[in-house]
Amino acid sequence: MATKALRLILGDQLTRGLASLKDLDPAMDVVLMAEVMEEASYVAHHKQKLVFVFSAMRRFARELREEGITVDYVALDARENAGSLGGELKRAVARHGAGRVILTEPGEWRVREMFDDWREELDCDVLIREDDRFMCSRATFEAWAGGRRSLRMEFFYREMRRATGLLMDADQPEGGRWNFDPENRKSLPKGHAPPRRRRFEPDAATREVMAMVETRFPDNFGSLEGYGWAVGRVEALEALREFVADALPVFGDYQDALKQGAPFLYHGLISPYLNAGLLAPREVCDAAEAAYREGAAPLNAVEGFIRQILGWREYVRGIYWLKMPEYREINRLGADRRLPDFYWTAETDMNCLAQCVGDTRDHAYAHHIQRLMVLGNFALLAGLAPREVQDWYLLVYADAYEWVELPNVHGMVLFADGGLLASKPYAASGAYIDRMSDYCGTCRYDVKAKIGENACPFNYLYWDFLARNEQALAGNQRLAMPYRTLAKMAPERVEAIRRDAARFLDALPSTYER
Ligand code: FAD
Ligand code: DLZ
Ligand code: SF4
Repeated sequence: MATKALRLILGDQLTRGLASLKDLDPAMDVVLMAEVMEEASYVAHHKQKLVFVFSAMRRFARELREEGITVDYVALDARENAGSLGGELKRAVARHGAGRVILTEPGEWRVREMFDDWREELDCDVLIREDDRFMCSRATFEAWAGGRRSLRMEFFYREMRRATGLLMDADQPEGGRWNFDPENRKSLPKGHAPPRRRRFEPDAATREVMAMVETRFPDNFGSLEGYGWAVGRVEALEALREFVADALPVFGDYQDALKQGAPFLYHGLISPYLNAGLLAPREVCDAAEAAYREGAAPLNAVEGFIRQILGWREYVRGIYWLKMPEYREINRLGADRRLPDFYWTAETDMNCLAQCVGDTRDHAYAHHIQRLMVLGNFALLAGLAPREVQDWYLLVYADAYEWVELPNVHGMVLFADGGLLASKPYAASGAYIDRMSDYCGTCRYDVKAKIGENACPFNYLYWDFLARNEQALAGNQRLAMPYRTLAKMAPERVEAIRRDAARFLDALPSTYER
């Protein structure tokens, strides 16, 4: 006789074709979804992220019910809410007399460990299914990584192009090259007006969640005023369609550009949807490839965009599962400075940082170069403690889940893994930010000045970083040139740089506890 199955769906598993929803028997089975404080508070998420996750969960539950599926939905405010996924699962097994629990493996190590505990505690069979929403399974990644000395993304990406056939011309890369980045990375021309990007007005259900979040999480980071994230698949598909039509054709050109007051530029604005399951990575890549095949978007843009998803996104997930849990603890550069307050307040005279923190606060979003080359660059150069930086990135963005956040922060930004992910630290002085943005024009600091009160702090922090980490980094071939320059600097100049760096860093208040 068939037994009743309880199918737990997590807040980032909002996909109709999810492994644990396959073979569901609507006449017998029950889907369990639960809003719980444990998940809402393992970090103090940005208010917009909470609204996005809860509202998307509620919408998904409604859609399943409209199909005739029984959904047991436990709202955060439900009186008897046990506060944890494990507690809710236990209660629901008893409530429904379920003989089996079916789950899809969670995205994060933290939750995976909890799953293993439930297995022992629950009085029924627990079946954990593979999450097949990625284009590269964990086993395939492990096989690719096994025995390799270098785990560079570029090699993985080529394998993925071959395996999926995306942008392939028989067995050769479309256009004769794997990577068109040399055509990308332009700065925006002066006076360039980026397109208005589609944002979604919250409906009544989302507004209800907003009120709940304001009441229950009043002190969390971020503002709800500019909330514009879609919460359902139909709207997420609309966002994708509009991105492909309006922004993808120039995505490549201005992928690395930064502009004051324009946080979205030509980016996809789809990461929260991909990570919560409202969009599938393959369908996003297919939509981009179709635009190229139809002549609606050039190859440099489409290849650059597909590489982010087929390459980087799949790659960081592979690295995460390959290297956890030790990965999180490595701190090769011994960085230990506390996170300065301006990461929360946006109050700093460094205009680039103030703008990027402000965009993050207003939208739970900053594009990749803001995250990497402004906010991340400062964290790297200042020697901020990896754990503090990780927690910040994990809580401020609507798309943040540890499996994608951690390798980006730990590997790409902080070089805390000693170069597993990146061949050299993404360290840059003010000149880079000046070239790629219009931030410096209105900054109180002078980007051309190298030392002294008015000098752009990125300038002396850059050399201070290299000098401070000489032992760990001087052997890196890709840093040979700056280290040669450093070696030729007069000792008094190096001393002045280091003095300015210490003066600046030591004056930064770091008083926030989150
Ligand atoms: P687009 O620029 O339009 O790119 C398209 C898609 O490619 C993104 O939606 C995303 O799914 C994928 N992508 C692009 N770059 C990366 C990358 N480096 N790693 C993984 N996927 C990538 N992305 C997250 O989804 N969650 C995070 O928590 C997260 N934390 C980050 C932290 C740091 C320090 C850095 C440098 C990057 C982080 N990223 C993270 C990657 C990237 O910045 C975001 O995916 C991107 O900004 C999302 O905006 P978008 O959809 O407009 O992206
Ligand atoms: C991010 C999040 C939040 C804020 N709240 C919930 C929740 O109440 N219930 C739930 O099932 N999932 C939530 N999530 C998503 C989970 O944290 C996510 O599934 C894990 O981090 C695993 O990736
Ligand atoms: Fe940032 Fe320096 Fe430019 Fe100011 S001058 S915006 S601190 S890079």
